[in-house]
Amino acid sequence: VESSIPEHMREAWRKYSPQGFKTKDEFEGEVVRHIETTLARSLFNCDELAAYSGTSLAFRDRLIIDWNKTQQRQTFADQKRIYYLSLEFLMGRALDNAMLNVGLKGVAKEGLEDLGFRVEDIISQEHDAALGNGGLGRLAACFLDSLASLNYPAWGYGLRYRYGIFKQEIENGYQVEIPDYWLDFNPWEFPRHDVTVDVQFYGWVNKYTDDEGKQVVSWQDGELVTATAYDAPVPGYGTPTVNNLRLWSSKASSGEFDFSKFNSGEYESAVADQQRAETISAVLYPNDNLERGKELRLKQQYFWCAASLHDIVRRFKKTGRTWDEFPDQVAIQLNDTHPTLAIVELQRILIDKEGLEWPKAWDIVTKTFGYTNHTVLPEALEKWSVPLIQNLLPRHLQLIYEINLYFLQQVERRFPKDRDLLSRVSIIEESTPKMVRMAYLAIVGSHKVNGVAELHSDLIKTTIFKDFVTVYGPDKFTNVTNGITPRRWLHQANPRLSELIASKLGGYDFLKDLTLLNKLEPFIDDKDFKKEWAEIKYANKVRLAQHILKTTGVSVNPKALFDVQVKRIHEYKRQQLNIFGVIHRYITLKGLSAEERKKVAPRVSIFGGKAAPGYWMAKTIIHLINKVGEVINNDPEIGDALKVIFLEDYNVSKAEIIVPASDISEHISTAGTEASGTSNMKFVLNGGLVIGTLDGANIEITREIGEQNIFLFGNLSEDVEDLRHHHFYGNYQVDSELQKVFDLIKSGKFGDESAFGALIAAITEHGDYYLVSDDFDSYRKTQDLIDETFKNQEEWVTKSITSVARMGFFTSDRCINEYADTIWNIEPLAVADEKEA
Ligand code: TH1
Repeated sequence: VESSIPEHMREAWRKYSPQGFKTKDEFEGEVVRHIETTLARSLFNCDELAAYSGTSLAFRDRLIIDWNKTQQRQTFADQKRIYYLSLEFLMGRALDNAMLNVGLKGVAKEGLEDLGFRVEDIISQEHDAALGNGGLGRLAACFLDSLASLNYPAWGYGLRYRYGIFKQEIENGYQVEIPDYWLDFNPWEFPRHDVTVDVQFYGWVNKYTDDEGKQVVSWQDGELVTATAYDAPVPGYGTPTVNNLRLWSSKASSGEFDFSKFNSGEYESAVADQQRAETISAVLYPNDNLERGKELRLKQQYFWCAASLHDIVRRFKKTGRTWDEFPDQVAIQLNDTHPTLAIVELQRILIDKEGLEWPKAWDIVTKTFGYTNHTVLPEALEKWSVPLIQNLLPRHLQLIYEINLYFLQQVERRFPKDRDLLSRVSIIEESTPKMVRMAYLAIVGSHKVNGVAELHSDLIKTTIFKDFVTVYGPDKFTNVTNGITPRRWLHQANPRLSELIASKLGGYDFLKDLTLLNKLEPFIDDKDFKKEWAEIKYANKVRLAQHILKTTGVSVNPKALFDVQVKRIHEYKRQQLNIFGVIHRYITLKGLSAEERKKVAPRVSIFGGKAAPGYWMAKTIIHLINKVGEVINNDPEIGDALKVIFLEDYNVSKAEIIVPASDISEHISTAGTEASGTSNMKFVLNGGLVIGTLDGANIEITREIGEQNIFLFGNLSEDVEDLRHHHFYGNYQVDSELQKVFDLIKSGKFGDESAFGALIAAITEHGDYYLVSDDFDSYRKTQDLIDETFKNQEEWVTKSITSVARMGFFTSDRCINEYADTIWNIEPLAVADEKEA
């Protein structure tokens, strides 16, 4: 490996190369040093935030030493790397994760005690890195954890948003959005002011023949924006591998462009240009499963794709290999269609800059890319208008048309005279204005397309991508069922459960091979074990009850059944079905005598999740939940029998408190709408049971844990279309039990009924697209069954333990190994000194 320091002068480097702390004393020394020098504080003004900062810097030093070695090792090994392109990385907090992965949380706990702090208080000082909306962003974060833990040479590429997902507050029952400015002090990032890329926008395409008679294409006179790299270390668990997450930040280019303005005295407008450039990486778009076609979003996408591709190509070129080796060195995975422009950008580099012939370049491109689809919802499928792309990226539009031409010619050769097929698979939709169908471009430019759960992967083959199965055959389409990292979602979020499991399994190996959990099954009749299992769940519920009291002022009974639905608020996820069910339960309870009421299993219905700021229906659902809560929680007749809680600002670190504390969680999307879902996996792995529809990964969870351990209800995906056709528009009669719920809402019991009219009208007047009326009866009856089952705690705990024992399949390690084997064709890089966890 090339080095900037000549061999005979490296002695001093080797002598002083830092090792990082290992013992408690060394840890304390590092923390104090950072607090007093890096932060310029002292023991006289060291608050918890300063202690958090000092602790983080000490751990960061350790990680960065391993990070450097990992990067050197990977460069030296020179094997294929995987680049994961995602507009979202929902990382949550880093410190706790770093402590556990390095294996020194115990040392930190004792060291912090010596210094006058409690480790939990220090950990909770950290602001979540919330650079994502929900499942898609959190999946990317779990993947990074698995890639590092399995020693794959891997990089994540994303945007360094100044504002992550907004912070949610509830005022008078309404969602209010507060900007999430999270970068004030972030010890986990390394600015790389020497790693920059100039990215071009606008301009025009100049085609000419040069002196040697060669065709030259030049995209010129555009506006330049500079991308600066910010790196965050991604530590693996129980391994010295520390991979890199590289996030790009935008600022005006320091190139010729703005200088002219400064010189001609247009100072203010030069500053305005600067700010306009910085806008590109300013804010995460807060829509989950919705695409709105805004120009700034397209700018974000290209800015990030161009910078990342440039970086990847630069690294490849250093190896001195020839271009046909590119796909043997580089795999790029597209997290949904958001990075599809990377396909066009690589083709542009190969054609316009490197002078390759089209077929050769395109062969390299398609061998390099893989595309993951995460949704079939039509409103989430990206389409960009041709005039918009023409203006912003004129050269790319030409290339897209050329890609389409070659593709359609290929289709025509195989299916002559099928003009309908040609227009159906065309990357360009012939509408006004014309639109570029990004998913089609992603399919054509990739060698594999995968869905994220079995049902979903089948659905894309028979619905939205049907014609592409005709064109390419079925083998281009595959399934990789999602997974979650057991490090964060079991070991970190639920340390007592992890410890109990380790005590039975003889160590923590299960955190690296989750299938070992099946060794719990023999303990299913072990009385003491079951008792401890139940106690841990109870303790987690007590902790959540304290959090609820502190944040909402409502006191809930930890002995009650905790029924949780936390996820983005969306009509297809059907929080409205849940709250209608709660209202029905309230009506039933009100009809009982005080004696009878004492016999029902008390329940706490817990909701959490953000609505996209422009999604009015979702906001109405939040409003209804809060108003229903106000009424029920203050009804003296009801007492502990029913409480309804809306938890503000659901995010990753709150999930770490909520998930281990649930008895039942709700995954009740209309069948065929939730591609996978991943929180379903987190809840079951923590010993919670599930009420769910036959949708997404629920189906595979059922197959693994057994039908007797999950509460399934509702219509099947294959019947959804038919059922929709049977709904009447205008004055559709729902069954009498659901009608009672509507009547109570309309009576004004929960406040101004006109506020909630739209939720009812969606069902009775507008075709009930999400089949709430069709599934309500089955939902209610299943909830009654849950009440009955919960009364038998013995049986309940058996289901809980059995389920956890059978969850091994859903680790993101399995998922990443499948991607590596079937899509990326990459191998882990062996590490000599694997650490014991
Ligand atoms: C989610 C899916 O809704 C969910 O079912 C799945 O488990 C998760 O991805 C991970 O695969 C999606 N999130 C988004 C976000 C955007 C656009 C599409 C999807 S699909 C912005």
